[in-house]
Amino acid sequence: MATTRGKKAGFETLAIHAGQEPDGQTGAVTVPIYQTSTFAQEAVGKNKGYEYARTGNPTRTALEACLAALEDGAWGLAFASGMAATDAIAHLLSSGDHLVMGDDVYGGTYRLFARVFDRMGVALSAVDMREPANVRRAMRTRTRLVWIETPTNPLLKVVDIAAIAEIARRGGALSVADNTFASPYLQNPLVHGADLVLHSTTKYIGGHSDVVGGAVVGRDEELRARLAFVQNAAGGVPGPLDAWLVLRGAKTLAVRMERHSANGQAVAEWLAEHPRVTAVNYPGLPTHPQHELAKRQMKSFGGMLSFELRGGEAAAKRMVARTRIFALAESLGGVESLVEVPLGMTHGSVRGTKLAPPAGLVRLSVGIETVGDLIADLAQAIG
Ligand code: P1T
Repeated sequence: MATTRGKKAGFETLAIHAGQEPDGQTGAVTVPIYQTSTFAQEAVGKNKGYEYARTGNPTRTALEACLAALEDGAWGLAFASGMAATDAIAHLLSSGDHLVMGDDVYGGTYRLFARVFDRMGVALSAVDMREPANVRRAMRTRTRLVWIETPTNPLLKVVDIAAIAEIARRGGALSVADNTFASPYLQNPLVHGADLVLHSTTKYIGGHSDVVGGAVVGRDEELRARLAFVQNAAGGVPGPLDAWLVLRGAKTLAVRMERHSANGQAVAEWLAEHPRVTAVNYPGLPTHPQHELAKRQMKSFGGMLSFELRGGEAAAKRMVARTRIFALAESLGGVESLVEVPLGMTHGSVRGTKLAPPAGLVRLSVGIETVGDLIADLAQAIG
């Protein structure tokens, strides 16, 4: 169901139907949860496409096909978490290779590259990717991977995917874009030239804070084969129920992202006017340094933002303990609003490095509740 009358179907249609034909045997409209670890074979080497559920499971296959369609890719691979997906990509590297990543990324991404793959002989450079020339300068003969995150977590920097993918390509490196903050509804990095797109499907795609998952989508068949080999060899795969929950979430991604973006914009504009707020990072504000680039690269600006308060870290910690609707919690992208202080929570692993965000930075994942209630909650918490 990738096309309607020869035309590529729209995003909303693909989200509901790609990879999800009614079940051939029963007519079930939703893809069944194939809760099985293995598949009976007719004879050695003769089977219906499935052997053992680490290698493949029909519920996972449906999710992978759906995610590939949403990112305008040729294939998708689903993983047990965003970090398992990142780990699989990093396993394409060998000792002696070098990777370049942005200087503002999810703390766990930095931790994996700097504390795990670094020990295995993969060198790392972190640069401010808002200036593509910084990436060009960081490239070495053995640079094999350029890791883009945009918008970045937690400072919402916006990076020019096309410019950096081109620098990577000329340098013989793969470009990967972590599209978790935008979701495939707002931005499609493969269209801008990235080789691979990565998601923590725990976030907007799952959308309901009830599942942990990850995915990689691409177009090149050889890359698919290399990653599928790692996926099967290392085994960081989602179970069928988790794959099903992500697939169910994906069906409503478009309508949720519209509301996340509308609420995010309203909250950002309100914060920008607040006398106790000293900085607001949201790509939808005309004052954001890469607002024009964000407008070109993204459909709208999503529900993630960060800000600083007069009074710094102490004021931030006081505020996040006082919200009533915004839950003080790690993660993002669910229907419910969340608040956190990155340096003390999701980004603890960058403390003391040049990647550390301001200690008083507050990050919001703006949910799809009534926006007036969200603003009233922030107003009483900021005081
Ligand atoms: O948590 P997991 O599904 O393993 O995904 C890791 C990950 C990858 N990329 C980005 C941009 C992310 O934000 C994350 C996870 N982030 C959080 C848990 C957080 O609160 O920022």
